[in-house]
Amino acid sequence: MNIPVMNFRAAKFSVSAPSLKHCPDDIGAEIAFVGRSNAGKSSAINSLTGIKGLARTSKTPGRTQHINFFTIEPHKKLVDLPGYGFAKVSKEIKRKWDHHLMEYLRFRKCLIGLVLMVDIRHIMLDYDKEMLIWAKSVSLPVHILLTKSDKLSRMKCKETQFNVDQQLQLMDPEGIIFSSQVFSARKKIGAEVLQRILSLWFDDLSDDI
Ligand SMILES: Nc1nc2c(ncn2[C@@H]2O[C@H](COP(=O)(O)OP(=O)(O)OP(=O)(O)O)[C@@H](O)[C@H]2O)c(=O)[nH]1
Ligand SMILES: [Mg+2]
Repeated sequence: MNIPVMNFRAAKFSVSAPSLKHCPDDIGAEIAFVGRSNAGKSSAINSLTGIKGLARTSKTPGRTQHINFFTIEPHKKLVDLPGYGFAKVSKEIKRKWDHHLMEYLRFRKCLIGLVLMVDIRHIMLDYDKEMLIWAKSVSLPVHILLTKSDKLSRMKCKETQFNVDQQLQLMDPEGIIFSSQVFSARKKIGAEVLQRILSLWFDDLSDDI
């Protein structure tokens, strides 16, 4: 379908919320970036918008600890979420993060879709599968970015995407909830495809704004 690609360069940092109750008004449409710690969520937002440093990135897992909002257009936002599965924090902190994350995912009414970052070298680990199963159960579309594709040969990337798509097809035989693409923030691979998909989601799924 041919719809205009939104101007993601216009993205502006809006709010950093420690929990759901600190989030901005639950109106409009939001697309959230989820995935394991260090999978490349914040880097993907920077790559998508073409704005270096918009979302804070780090070599150390666990960098993003709040729910960070970026406005693209009035009532159209991207959300950078804390990662899950980060082993190096205490159980109590982990429980708190997971609680805030799940609370946001379950109760945020304006959430129209997820971009799930999966390191292409470690595909479909338990937490990612759980996220997909949950998203399917509530009919929330998920677009998977196989991140850090610069770490593998082009052939290996293709093979991995094929395997991922096969797994997705088993979980979503109609192919309406899940999709995937190869991505690299470092080598600028896949940002345009992602822009088109998110523009389509914002256009399609937020008619009532
Ligand atoms: N080689 C390579 N490294 C990447 C890529 N994307 C991100 N990284 C690196 O991976 C590390 C983590 O990136 P982030 O974007 O901070 O990851 P995150 O998922 O937001 O991490 P948390 O906020 O801790 O959950 C950083 O050192 C990035 O430079 C990529 O496409 N290729
Ligand atoms: Mg981050």
